[in-house]
Amino acid sequence: MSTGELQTLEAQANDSLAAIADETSLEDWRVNYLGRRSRLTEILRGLSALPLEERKQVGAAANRLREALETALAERRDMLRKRDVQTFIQQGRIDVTLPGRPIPMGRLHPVTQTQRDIVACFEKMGFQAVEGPEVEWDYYNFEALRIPEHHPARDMWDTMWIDYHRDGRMPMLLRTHTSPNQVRVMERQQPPIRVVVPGKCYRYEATDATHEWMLTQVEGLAVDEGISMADLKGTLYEFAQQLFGQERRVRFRCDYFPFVEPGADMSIDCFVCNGEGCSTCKGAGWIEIMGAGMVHPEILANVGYDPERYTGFAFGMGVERVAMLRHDIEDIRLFYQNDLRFLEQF
Ligand code: 2NM
Repeated sequence: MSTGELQTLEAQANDSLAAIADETSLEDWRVNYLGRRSRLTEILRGLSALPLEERKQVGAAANRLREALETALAERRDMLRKRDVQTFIQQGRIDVTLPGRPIPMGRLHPVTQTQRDIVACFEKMGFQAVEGPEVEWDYYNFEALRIPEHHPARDMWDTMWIDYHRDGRMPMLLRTHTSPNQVRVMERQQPPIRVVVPGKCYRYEATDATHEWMLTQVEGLAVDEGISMADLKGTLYEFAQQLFGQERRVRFRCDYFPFVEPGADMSIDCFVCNGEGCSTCKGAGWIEIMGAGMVHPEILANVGYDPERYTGFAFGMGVERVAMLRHDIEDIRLFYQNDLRFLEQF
């Protein structure tokens, strides 16, 4: 065995490769020169039987040759494929004007779609969308909103607490509503304020068909001189018509939220039965959409506004609930199971 034989082998291999013009012969060439039964493989296998000096020399040369042949093979294959494509195009066998295969497209999650529709509706009325932290201080989520520790109103929001306290005192939590971000907005800027605040909220609850431990809210806030309940009703009526149809009617009733006085909830007449009573409205003819009210003066004072000068209205709604109504979905858990058979319908 000598390096001379390897040189002959290389010359032979290169000569025959240069003459190859199709993929089948190329595969034969590969088997012949690089395959398990090729002379080169035989030489590599026999290395261990050679004396040390010769083994080093021949081994290095044989390995170099194998790499060279593999590279030459790859280049030849590449060249042949390019040539084939050229010929196919020239002969009209590849129709380059054929439309491509469709790429599966993603889409927005149904909750995101509805969230954007809600936000867009208020943006048209001059509100600005603002996002804020999902991990919050107890202060912003509760204290600043008139929900002190030990107050029974805290029972309205079962909370996921975070094991971190600033100065051993200020507890952290996952926000139970997006209202803390409205407080942050008011701390940052002076009236007039017109904001909508969309985002994820978290509640320590057992899940069922209408409850999830994570939910999406859109809340809104308007603070200015001379804002009244009439502004609240007009704005929310316009929203109801835009989202559920021009023919919708609205109904306001008293409700309690610690951050507003007076507080109300807004219902629309059922868009399925037009108020006759059906399964969607549970026979009531009305569907509750959101809570709202006039911002409590103590909250305005908490953020440093003069409650004698400024008044405001606020509202909040659950986006999943609105999406369920629009698409006639009966179980909120479907939104977060990531089942494409469900998601692809929207
Ligand atoms: C609701 C219902 C009523 C609300 C109040 C405030 C703030 F920060 F201005 F005080 N934000 N959101 C509010 C009022 C939210 O959700 C059902």
